[in-house]
Amino acid sequence: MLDFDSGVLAPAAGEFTRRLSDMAGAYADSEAVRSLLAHDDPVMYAGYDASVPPEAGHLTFRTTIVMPGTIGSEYFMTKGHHHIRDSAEFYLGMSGTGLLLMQSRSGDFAQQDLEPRASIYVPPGWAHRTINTGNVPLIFLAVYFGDAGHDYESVADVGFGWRVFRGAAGPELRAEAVDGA
Ligand code: M6P
Ligand code: ZN
Repeated sequence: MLDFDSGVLAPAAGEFTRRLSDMAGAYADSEAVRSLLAHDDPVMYAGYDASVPPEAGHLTFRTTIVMPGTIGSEYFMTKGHHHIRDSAEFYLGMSGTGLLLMQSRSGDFAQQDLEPRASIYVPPGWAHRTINTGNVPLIFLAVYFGDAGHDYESVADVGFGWRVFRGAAGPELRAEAVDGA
């Protein structure tokens, strides 16, 4: 059972939690990261894993709950990843509002609104990252191949072409120089 309001999946094989220290380099304002980490290491996002073998032929799924907030003025987000074995993923918005950013290996960029009932397809070979642009937790379901694997290094090395900041009139996407994309 999926609880759309809390993101709880029950039964679940386990829970995962990602703190700021797990993704310090992902944010543009490294000084804001340093000063926050000096006295706190907040949970940025968490979620629940389905009990599915991480093997070819299986479809596994996971809920994710991204907290609201900013580092400097950059919204809380997920680390973002490619799949080790290039393969597609399906996202379903459950609660809250945000963006799903996607970037191909050749540097093409796409974004979709992630909101309740949004059904979004991430094609094979596109890195993906979610951003919470609202004031409440952003909650969604992701379905992907059991043997997809998470490749975080490629995203950490190259970066995402766009970052999302809180602006006076709402979320602002700003282009970012990326390496090798
Ligand atoms: C979604 C899926 C998962 C991913 C999670 C957190 O639920 O894409 O595969 O693990 O978001 O994102 P990340 O792994 O990039 O931290
Ligand atoms: Zn994925």
